[in-house]
This record gives sequence, structure tokens and C-alpha cells, in this order.
Amino acid sequence: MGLSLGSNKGNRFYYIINGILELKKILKNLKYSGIYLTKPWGIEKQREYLNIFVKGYTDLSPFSLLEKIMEIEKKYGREREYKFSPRTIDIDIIFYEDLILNDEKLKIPHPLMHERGFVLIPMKEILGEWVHPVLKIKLSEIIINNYQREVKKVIQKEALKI
Ligand code: PH2
Ligand code: MG
Ligand code: MG
Repeated sequence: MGLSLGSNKGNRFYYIINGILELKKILKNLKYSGIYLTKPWGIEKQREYLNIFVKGYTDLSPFSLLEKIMEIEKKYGREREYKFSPRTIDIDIIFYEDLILNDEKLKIPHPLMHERGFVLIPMKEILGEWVHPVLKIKLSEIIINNYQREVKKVIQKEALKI
């Protein structure tokens, strides 16, 4: 499955690195992208985000995975003040194999993923050939030019040894 991690509050690197370390405990064969500095999406007048994309495997069901993710977010001080409010750590399930899920609590693939450069550009680094299970198009076809302008890679994945 694929996850997007984001942080725009406090020590963003600390939260991104610790998010990955926590996910390493529950995912097999974890792979990550580089770290990107990205323009805030949704509410523009806030601090820039750090984003990273992670893929891996798990025997956990999507709902059990969501529960674990929420525990990690809680451990690292995630608060939910209002929609798109600044966050220490946000971990979103972007896809789970080819599963299509439309539950009130969890929608997979993430319903806004195809509009978000901060998800797609890091994802492309490790999942170039991925096909969207609903749109049935390749990741490279979903990405439009201006997405690149929303993001800047600040750490190469090779520089991370997590
Ligand atoms: N997450 C949001 C809203 N806006 N913008 C960027 N650049 N990165 C994010 O991770 C992000 C966002 C909601 O979770
Ligand atoms: Mg999010
Ligand atoms: Mg979230």
C-alpha cells in the first residue's frame, strides 16, 4: 500500500523521520521517496509542508492500519482543530493494492490524491508505473505540469538511511 506523510508544525523533519520509523514497525519492505518542501494546499496562508511518500506491505486490514496510523499521529501530538489546520504529523492512506473503499471513515484510493502534487510527485519516485484503480490511468498521466511547481525536493532518498 502507499501512504503520504506530511508535517507543517514544529520540527517538521523530526516528525517525518519519526513517522517513517514508526511505520517501519508495522510495514514490510518499506520504501520511501525523498523529502519535499511543498506549498500548502487548501489553506495557502500557512507554513510550507514537508511531505514524503512511503510504500510497503501489511497483513493488517485497511481499518486496522488506519487505527495504527491514528495511534502514531496521536503519539506525535496531532491535533484536529479545523479542516487543514497545521499538523505535526499527518499520515494518509493513498492506495491499498487495487482496493476501492467508500466507507464514511475511510476512502481508498484517497479521493483527492490526483489533485495533489505533494502526493503525486513523491509517489512517482517509487511507483512510476502505478495505475489508479478507479480512473484506470497511469500515475505519469495523472501528473500535470504545474504539479511540479508546488514541490521542491530538499532531501534525496539516498541521503536517508532510515
Ligand atoms: N495536507 C493537507 C492539506 N494541505 N498541503 C501540502 N502541501 N501538504 C500536505 O500534506 C497537506 C496540504 C491535508 O491533510
Ligand atoms: Mg492529509
Ligand atoms: Mg489525514
